[in-house]
Amino acid sequence: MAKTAAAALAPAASYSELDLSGDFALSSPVRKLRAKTITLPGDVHTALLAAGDIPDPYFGENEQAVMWVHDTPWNMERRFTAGRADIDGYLTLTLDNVDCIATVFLNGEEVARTQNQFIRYDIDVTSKVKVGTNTLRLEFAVTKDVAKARYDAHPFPIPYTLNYLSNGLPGVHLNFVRKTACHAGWDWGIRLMPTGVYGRIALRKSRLARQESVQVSQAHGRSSVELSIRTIVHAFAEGSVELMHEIAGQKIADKVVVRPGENVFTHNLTVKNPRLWWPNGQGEQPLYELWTTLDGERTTRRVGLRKLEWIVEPDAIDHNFKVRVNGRDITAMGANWIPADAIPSRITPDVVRDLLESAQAVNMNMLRVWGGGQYEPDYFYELCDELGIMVWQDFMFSCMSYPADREFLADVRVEITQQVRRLSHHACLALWCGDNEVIGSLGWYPETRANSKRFIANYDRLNSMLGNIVEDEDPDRRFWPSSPSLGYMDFEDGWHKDTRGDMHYWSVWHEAKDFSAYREVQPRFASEFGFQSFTSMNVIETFANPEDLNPSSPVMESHQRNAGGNARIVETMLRYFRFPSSFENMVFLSQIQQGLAIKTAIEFWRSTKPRCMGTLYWQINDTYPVHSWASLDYGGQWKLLHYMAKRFFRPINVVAVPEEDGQSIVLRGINDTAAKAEISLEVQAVDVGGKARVVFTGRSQTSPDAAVDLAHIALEDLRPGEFLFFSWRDKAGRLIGENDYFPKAYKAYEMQPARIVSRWESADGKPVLVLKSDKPAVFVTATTDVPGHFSDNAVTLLPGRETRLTFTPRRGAKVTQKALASSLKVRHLRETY
Ligand code: BMA
Repeated sequence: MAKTAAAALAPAASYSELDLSGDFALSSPVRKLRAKTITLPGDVHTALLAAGDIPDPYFGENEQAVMWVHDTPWNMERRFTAGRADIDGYLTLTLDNVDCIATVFLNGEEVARTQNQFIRYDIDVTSKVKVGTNTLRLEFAVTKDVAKARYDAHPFPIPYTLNYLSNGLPGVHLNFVRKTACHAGWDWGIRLMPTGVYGRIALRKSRLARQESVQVSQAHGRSSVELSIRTIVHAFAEGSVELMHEIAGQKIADKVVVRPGENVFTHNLTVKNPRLWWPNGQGEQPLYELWTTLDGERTTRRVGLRKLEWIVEPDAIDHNFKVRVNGRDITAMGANWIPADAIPSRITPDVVRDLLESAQAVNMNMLRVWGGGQYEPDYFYELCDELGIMVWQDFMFSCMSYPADREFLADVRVEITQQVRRLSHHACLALWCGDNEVIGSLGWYPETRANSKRFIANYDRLNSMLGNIVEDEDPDRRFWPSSPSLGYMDFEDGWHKDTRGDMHYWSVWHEAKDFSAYREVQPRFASEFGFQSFTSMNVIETFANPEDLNPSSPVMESHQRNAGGNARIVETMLRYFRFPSSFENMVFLSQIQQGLAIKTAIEFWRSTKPRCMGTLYWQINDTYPVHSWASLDYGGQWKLLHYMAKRFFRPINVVAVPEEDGQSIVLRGINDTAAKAEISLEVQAVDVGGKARVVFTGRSQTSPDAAVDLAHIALEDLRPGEFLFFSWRDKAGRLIGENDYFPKAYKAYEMQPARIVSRWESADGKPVLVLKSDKPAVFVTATTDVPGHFSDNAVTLLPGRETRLTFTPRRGAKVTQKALASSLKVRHLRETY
């Protein structure tokens, strides 16, 4: 019925679209190459790699061998045929995500210049397209050279981020060009500086006007929600158009008068008894389809109905900082997100879905899209809506100052306005944040330190504009000036102030403090903190030869971008563990160590609830195979930290925290659910030789959304070889969770060699690995060559009981019992030395 009505309102021929993506001729004015074609959306490196012009940039030290690619100007050209019906109206050439500085020619005539990767260029090409064959050509300049020229012309020098110097790379002035900052390398990133077009390439024909954006804001009442739909329409001339919205079985059809340029229309409707959208772990994620039709141009969006507030208000400590969804304060749990690949063509919906599903699978409910990367494509936010993952969205500024002249600000204004309008309807979008660490970076460079007044004023011109745009374009959402920040108009470098705002706590990694230093701060919201590990052995084998398998080989150092990173990993091992006996064991141990560091932080900070209402570790993913802070290897395989995250992010958790007096350990129950958690807790003191004794049992109640003390264990009651192992069950006696705590460093314990036997079973059609050990064994980890993950890993096995790990193959991966079993490896801590 709706369809017929739509057809009656707007004749189908009024809008049409010619998809111009596909193969373009690739050439360079300065080089002869084998590659003759590039597929767009896509990037030059991918085209060159396919044609054999460059070696795999991710292998060995090939990064150096492909540097010339970004020092080269590129041209891309295609022909397309247009029929009368494609062009008998107003024409828009839409180019989205053009990376970066290009001149656009249509049939030999210059129609536009692009200079901002984050802007969608809608170029008016009315009457420039002919019936028959047409030519579209993009000529790309060398970004680095344009950036340098702008830097030179700027009235005072603005330094680039030190992250660009990672691994001996020369500097590059990317703060003068709106392009993904980490394209030029980062302290986890390769420098490829790709060139290409990564978004939509289309010729659109409109009768009179085209859709620019559709935003939805929500006002929630007791049992209904009022939706306000704001549509921005670009009109080519004066006249009237048919605008229609359909959602939740309701339809609004309006004939509106438009004037040339931008026109804004608002329509309201009420949805009664809405099915509410909740973050992962707190409820369902129902999504309502919104169809918008403008003179035959039809777009669709999915809208989750929820009330989302970001609360910052004075409290007994100073100021709280938290997200509230449908009236409930939700502890944010998750990580920081960087672009899914350094080679943009490899960022696909399948790759991103796999990474996001891995976030959801480990109880995450929030990701921070970090400001040195990119605004992600629509499907990223659609997946987050679907999976219940809230998004803390930085604007793309990171770790350095930026210009604030009129031209730069005007360009950024378009960028931010477009991005806010594009993304604001998403239920997942929780916060707009001005930048990553730009306030902090004012103290990092001689130039900014020497003239701090100038740089603060310069900063505020840009930053306050960002806040104003959010206020105008998305007034329901909070704008947070920076991450980290102490709040509105606070330009202090308050990184370690733990009474207000969000905190980046890096002292454990960057200053080599003890893991216990995580307990010296009590952040309100920890938005960054991380610890590195080596990437997994099978990933190392994709970029290294056997002779490279050494932490200080040139190849292993080139795949470590943080100065001294491999040394930090290895040196930390001496502090907590017995030194590993081989490179392979070192790689495995580095992941145990990384997990332990982050577990220490998150368990403690969650236990301070409601003081701390968010922990987002640095970082969930990698852009290429590299040793880094990520919990997922490049390619999506779970490192041990990712498995451990599933446990330390459990909604109902019990954690052990040493008390300040140094004499005892407190076990705290954390309840992130809306219901009372009634659990029975059993604590055992287990000797590394295998003897166990129960030292505490008790029933307890933890009220909704709270954390409480459950038990105190005096250290003097523990014998030298004993550690704590505790498990908790619900009212029906079902096991909810297990955890353990070693009061001393692992190296101090005489762990016993254990004999672990395994067998495969199957449950609900899924393979289950059953493990049993004759001695306590810790960080027991099963791996196989079949892509996928186990339900748990890095587990503690106690003698006399079985532990079951269910295997979930990666979407589309072939799994046979034989392949699983033949490649199975089971490892644990005692085997590393
Ligand atoms: C934080 C981030 C990144 C960086 C990370 C690790 O400060 O914002 O700039 O990659 O630390 O050093």
